[in-house]
Parts: sequence; structure tokens; C-alpha cells
Amino acid sequence: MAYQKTLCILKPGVLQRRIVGELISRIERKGLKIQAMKMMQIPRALGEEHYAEHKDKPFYESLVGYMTSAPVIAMVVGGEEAIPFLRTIAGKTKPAEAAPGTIRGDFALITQNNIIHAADSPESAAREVALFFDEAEILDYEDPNADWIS
Ligand code: FUP
Repeated sequence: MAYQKTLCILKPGVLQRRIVGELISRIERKGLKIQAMKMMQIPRALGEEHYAEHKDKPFYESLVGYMTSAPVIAMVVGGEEAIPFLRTIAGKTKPAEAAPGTIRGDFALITQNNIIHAADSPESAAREVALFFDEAEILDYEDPNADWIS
């Protein structure tokens, strides 16, 4: 096991639906550690860069439009194998395939509006964390529960 940091975004609509606390609670309950968090409306250029790998896909314009349409909660989440664990908590990209008990399985119907982003690899996590946060915003702190959790 290796300690990893990953980028999590609670996407547009989560604030309006008043489920921020519920979603963060699932991440905390798993034992992952929030190391940075901010509420922001993603500027167009950042949204385009974040999803640059999908630039040629038919859904790109609509996806960037959605991601920049309302405020989000961006977080750096850390923990042993945090990248795959956060992906598991999020569930499959298509809500129709996401298992009940996952965030997308429980709260989303539409692929584009699948309400949570979780980086998919160490390379993506490093790139995306750096896009959204300065190093100084990512806090390391003593965690007395660490011996019980990991
Ligand atoms: P994920 O890593 O689960 O976020 O999935 P992808 O990188 O494949 O897709 C990024 C986002 O593009 C998804 F969260 C939703 C959106 N998307 C669509 O709108 N339509 C598609 O067919 C696939 C993805």
C-alpha cells in the first residue's frame, strides 16, 4: 500500500441538492483524509484544461459547460491507495452501471451530471491536484486515528 493524494470534485448541483455533507461524510467514513478543500466556480479555461483528454469527444463542450455552470467543492483527499478507493466510493462513470452504495449509484442518473469527479491514476491525480491547488493549500496534519484506519 502506498499513501496517495487525489483530486475530488463535488460537481455542480451538489450544493443545490444539499448533499455536500452526505457525500463528504462517505469519504470521511471510509478513512480517507481531507487535506485541502475549497468552494469555487470553475473558470472556463480551467474546465477545458481539466478535461483536455476529452477535447475531441462529442460530449466535451456540454461537459465543460456543465462543470463551469455553478459552484463546486474541490478537495485533495489523501490516504493509503486513496486514488482507487475514491474511485470505488464514486462508482462507475455511467450511473446506470454504478452499484448501489456508490455515490453515483445512489445520487446520479445522467452520465454527464454524475456529480463527483475522482482522478483515475497517479499521473492524473498529480496533474489535476496541481491544476486546482497550490502546494501551500494542501495541508498535512497529525492524525491520531491513522493507526486504527490504515
Ligand atoms: P471518470 O473518470 O469516471 O470521470 O470518466 P471519464 O474520464 O471517462 O469522463 C469524464 C466525464 O465526462 C464524466 F464524468 C462524465 C462525462 N462523460 C459524458 O458526459 N459522456 C460520456 O459518454 C462519457 C463521459
